[in-house]
Amino acid sequence: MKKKIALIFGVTGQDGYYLTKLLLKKNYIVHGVKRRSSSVPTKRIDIFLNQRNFKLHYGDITDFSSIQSLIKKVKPKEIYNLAAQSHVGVSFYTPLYTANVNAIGVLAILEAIKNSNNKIKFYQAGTSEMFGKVREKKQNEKTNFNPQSPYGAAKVFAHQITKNYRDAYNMFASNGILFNHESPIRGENFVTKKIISSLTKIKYGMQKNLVLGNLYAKRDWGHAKDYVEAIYKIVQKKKADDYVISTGRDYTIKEFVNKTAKILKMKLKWKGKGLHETAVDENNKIIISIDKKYFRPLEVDYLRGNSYKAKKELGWKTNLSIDDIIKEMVDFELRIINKL
Ligand code: NAP
Ligand code: G4F
Repeated sequence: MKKKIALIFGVTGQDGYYLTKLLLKKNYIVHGVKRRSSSVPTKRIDIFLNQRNFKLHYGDITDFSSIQSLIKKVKPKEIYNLAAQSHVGVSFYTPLYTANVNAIGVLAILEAIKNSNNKIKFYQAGTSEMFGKVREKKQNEKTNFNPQSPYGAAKVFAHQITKNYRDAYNMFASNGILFNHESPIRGENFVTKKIISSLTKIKYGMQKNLVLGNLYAKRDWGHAKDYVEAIYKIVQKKKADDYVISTGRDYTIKEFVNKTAKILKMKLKWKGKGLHETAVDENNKIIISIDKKYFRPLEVDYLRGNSYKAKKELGWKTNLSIDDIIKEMVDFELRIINKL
């Protein structure tokens, strides 16, 4: 049987790694797109570089010509767009750039598909950040969007334009609305990775302290490995549609810190309030403090998803709990510093 061909924008990122692994296991030929960078950006996917069914190309979703020629050359059956400036906090410092990549870049891919072969199946990496400031206890596909950042606003455009191309040009163009998902290869400046990597080093005297921002935002955290399974299932459907992917459970950043400390067998005591809140270790030494530079001009206080539709229509469910995720991430850090 002829192998299916997939093209992944954003292949060098966290989800790019897990999706590539999944598609190669399913016998796909996977073409990934990397950007030119002054240092090697392929750290996460080096493991695939010598595999016959994996090929890497230069490209950028803000460069229409590169998207067009890649589609012509690779002739994919499925295109997964995972590419984005994916940091919400950073999007306040680079709003135009973020909009150009996260919104216009998506439109560029859709245009290139429409102009070359509108039978290609397209997946757009949407986010719970599109919900932003919410009233509902749990957010689902019917919840209104109310983004609170340039990142979230640009993703709303991407979501909407993906739907518009689906309806206007009869294209298979689906949106995932994924809640936060983590893994050992999560980017260093997302809060989960930052907490786990710092506390592990603090425990072994390799770092003095950890400085955080808002401890009281709540997030619904899943594992990237489970979430790329959902992405794959979304694209295998006969009809394009939009799906919320989440665990349905939420925790504060502070609860995440406490869970990590427990797994590391560290004793933490919280003191003070607001910007003066700290956590001390058993010797009364401050190891966690707060700095307002990590607060955002606007915050998304609460996210918790309802994935009933994905469960019913895709047969998808989350397998790994928050404790499984933290344990795996802690063990990964311990191996790096030779303590496991
Ligand atoms: P990530 O680790 O930051 O990966 C982002 C990827 O996009 C990287 O490969 C990056 O390349 C690439 N990229 C950035 N700008 C690009 C451009 N102009 N052209 C081509 N590629 C570009 O993010 P992730 O966590 O894997 O997330 C994947 C996608 O899901 C993103 O769109 C993100 O917004 C969305 N999402 C993520 C989560 C989550 O919790 N992880 C939740 C909801 C939605 P470099 O390696 O060169 O930087
Ligand atoms: O880990 P975060 O940066 O993730 P955030 O903003 O929720 O965005 C992630 O999930 C989205 C899905 O909902 C994705 F679309 C997006 O691409 C990304 O993957 O921050 C989580 C929370 C925020 O409330 C933030 O204010 O943690 C709070 N926080 C507190 N201290 C911090 C820090 N965030 C970061 N990055 N660094 C801190 O020191």
